[in-house]
Amino acid sequence: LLTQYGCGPIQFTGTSDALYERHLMFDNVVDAAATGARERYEAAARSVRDVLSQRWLRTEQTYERENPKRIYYLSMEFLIGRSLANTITNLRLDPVAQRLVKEENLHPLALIEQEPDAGLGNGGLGRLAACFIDSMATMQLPAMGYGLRYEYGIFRQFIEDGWQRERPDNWLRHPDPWEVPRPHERVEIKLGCSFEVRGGTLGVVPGRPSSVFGLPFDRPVAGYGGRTINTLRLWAAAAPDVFDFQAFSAGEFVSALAGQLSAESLTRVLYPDDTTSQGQGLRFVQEYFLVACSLADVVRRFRRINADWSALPRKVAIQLNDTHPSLAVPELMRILLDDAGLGWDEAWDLTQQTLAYTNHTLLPEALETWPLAWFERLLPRHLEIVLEINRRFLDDVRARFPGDEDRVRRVSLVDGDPNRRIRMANLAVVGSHSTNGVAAIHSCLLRTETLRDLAEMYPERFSNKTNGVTPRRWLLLANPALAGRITAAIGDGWITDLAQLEKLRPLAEDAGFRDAVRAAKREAKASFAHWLRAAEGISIDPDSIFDSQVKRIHEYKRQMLNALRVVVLYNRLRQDPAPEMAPRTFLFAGKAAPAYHLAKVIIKFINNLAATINQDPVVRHRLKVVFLPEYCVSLAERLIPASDVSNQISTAGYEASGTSNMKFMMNGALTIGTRDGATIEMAEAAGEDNLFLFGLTAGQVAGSRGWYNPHWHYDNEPETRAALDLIFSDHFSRHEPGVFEPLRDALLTHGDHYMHLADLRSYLAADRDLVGLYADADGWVRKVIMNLAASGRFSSDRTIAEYAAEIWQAGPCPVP
Ligand code: DL6
Repeated sequence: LLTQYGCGPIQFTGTSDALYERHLMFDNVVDAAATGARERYEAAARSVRDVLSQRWLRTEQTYERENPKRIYYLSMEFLIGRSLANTITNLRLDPVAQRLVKEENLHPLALIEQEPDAGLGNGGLGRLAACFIDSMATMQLPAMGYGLRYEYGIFRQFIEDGWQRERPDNWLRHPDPWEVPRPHERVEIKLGCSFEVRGGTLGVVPGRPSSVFGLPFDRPVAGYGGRTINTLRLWAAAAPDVFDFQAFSAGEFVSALAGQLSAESLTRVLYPDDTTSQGQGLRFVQEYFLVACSLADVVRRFRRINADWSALPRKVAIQLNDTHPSLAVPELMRILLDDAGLGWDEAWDLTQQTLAYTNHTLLPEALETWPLAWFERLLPRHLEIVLEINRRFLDDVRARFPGDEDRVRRVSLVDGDPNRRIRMANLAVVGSHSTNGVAAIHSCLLRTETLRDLAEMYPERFSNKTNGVTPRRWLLLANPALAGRITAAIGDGWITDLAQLEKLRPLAEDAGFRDAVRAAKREAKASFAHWLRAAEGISIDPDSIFDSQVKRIHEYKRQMLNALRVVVLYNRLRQDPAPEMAPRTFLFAGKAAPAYHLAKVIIKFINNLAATINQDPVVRHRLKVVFLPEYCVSLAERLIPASDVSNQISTAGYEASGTSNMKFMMNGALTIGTRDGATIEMAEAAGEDNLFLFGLTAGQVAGSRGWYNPHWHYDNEPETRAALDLIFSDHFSRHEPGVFEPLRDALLTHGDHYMHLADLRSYLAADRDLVGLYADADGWVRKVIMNLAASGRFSSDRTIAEYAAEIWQAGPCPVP
């Protein structure tokens, strides 16, 4: 990668302390001594932005001049987290920052904590988008991210009586120093509907055409080494500058402003559910808004330097992050047909060659379909185009498979009658040249199960691009203790070429390096324990095994299986309090979609489990359970480096890839997990012996659907039965009898769809092996090093290199 992409540091000149002092005083018009932490953070962030501004401008000028093929990543979510420390790291400004901190007597942590997480995403899909834009900038690819500037990101979670409660995430309350509004580049979007705020919520009013402005807000994306500064452009909705003077002069001042208020509500909030696509009209309009603004912008930029429309796929690659932006298919067709005046065949060819689609889930409830009636009322021209695409496509299907009307029905872009819906995944596959899954098993299931008919039509379009994460944020920045030791051992080439971690493999036999890795983990654990005490008032023992599961709360991710494991371990200790064992701390974190009741019951259960176990004198100091509220990127950055064990325990065949599994692996945690998602490839890379794999395979899960019966496990496995009996005897809910009945329903009465009980016994066996190994300090750290050495494959740089070569056919455009 290093040679191909030619990354290396550049020198920034300028006096950062002078910049800082100017910002501190002039931005706030206040004496520097009277400023607080927030002002100091803003001044620091603005100074860093100043340092990269010229380079940012020059990046765009280079792209305009060189006219390379440009990559546009369209995503409804970018889970960015904080930007200050990351940008300093990527610009390699650490020495300057350290000097400034000393000279200005700043408290770096206090400063960093002033920045709210930009939580513009739900989980894996949004965080992947953020890793990808980091990699693209580092690899000097001419790329740009497009998303929405939600005023409220993912809700903030707090816990009350063990239950999840939500608070709005008002992350833009203070001015954001990273964003640059570009009002002169706004675009006007015409809609077949308008909006109304009714009873505090925004409703769509069909059949009343209106227009909305998309205002771009740009954020810099600094590649490592600071050579390329790409842009993440987030759109905010704004009402046109027309004012209803009639209503105003009739004294209806407030209602004259209401239209404006409602248009602006379009980008007010991120939908907080990543696994269901319920009928949400506003979400549909949000998706169209992202697509329409972004494509207008892409086309405007393309037309500035390319006279010929036929050059579009040679100059533009648009990646659709899931189906959320798949209205890009009819929107690009509309532009090419109606604005450019091309004929259908040419427009269709250009559209397909320009667009590519990534699928992120096999869960049927997450596959988007939108009512055809909404298209009819809100986007009638797009419906016309979709129906014509479908007519031509079904003609092809009939020609290829004569008489197979069942197949025609299955692949049609339109589902059902009379309540017809548009299948967005089918639209994305048919309207693009590439469909990829995000891990080998996922891509295989996509091809052979979920989208089988389409894969049979277009086998050449389907491929796999296993996910990755950026080692800059997730190792270099998050884990300075380990990063420093790695650099001391093999140099710093790994930062932009993670495959170099392979050089660590022989060092598993080097006692000095093993000690160094152990010491790094101890430091990370101590610092996490210290933070947890200060931030949450919770004490944990840094000499215990930190055993973590952090991710959205969902039945298929099986936090409940983990909790059952803890109940079994608890029962064992209650029966025999004597055994010698390493103390263990079980750390859980994650948010439940606000309307997902069972996921909220699971959070409640974990909290009650913690309350009971942590107070029980029999197990105190040996088992501890902690549910950390408000899981977010910043919390992950603290917790993952400190973890010894990573739980990746989804029902096999359900987790498309997972990306926290990769972050844990490159931070020296060992994985206990099922053969699912990218965990399978992690085991291939590190060797199965270096992970603790257990449970049914995806094939076995599918094969046992017809006869699986959780009651068998309850009847025949004493530890399983004792754990469930304890839960349903209200041992963990003395003051709330019956509160966990929904768990009985899910795990027993309704058949345990996610097969918790089928995997519990083998999970416990793997757990026994894991604890056994922990007692052998050298044996443990050897495996840690083997995992670290094999984690290079899970850099998002590798993933992006594959997208660039195999989907986008795009290369770097270095900025001189
Ligand atoms: O590809 C990123 C990430 C995967 O790692 C997870 O396995 C998968 O669950 C997640 N998918 C979503 C679902 N969104 N939709 N649609 O977030 O994507």
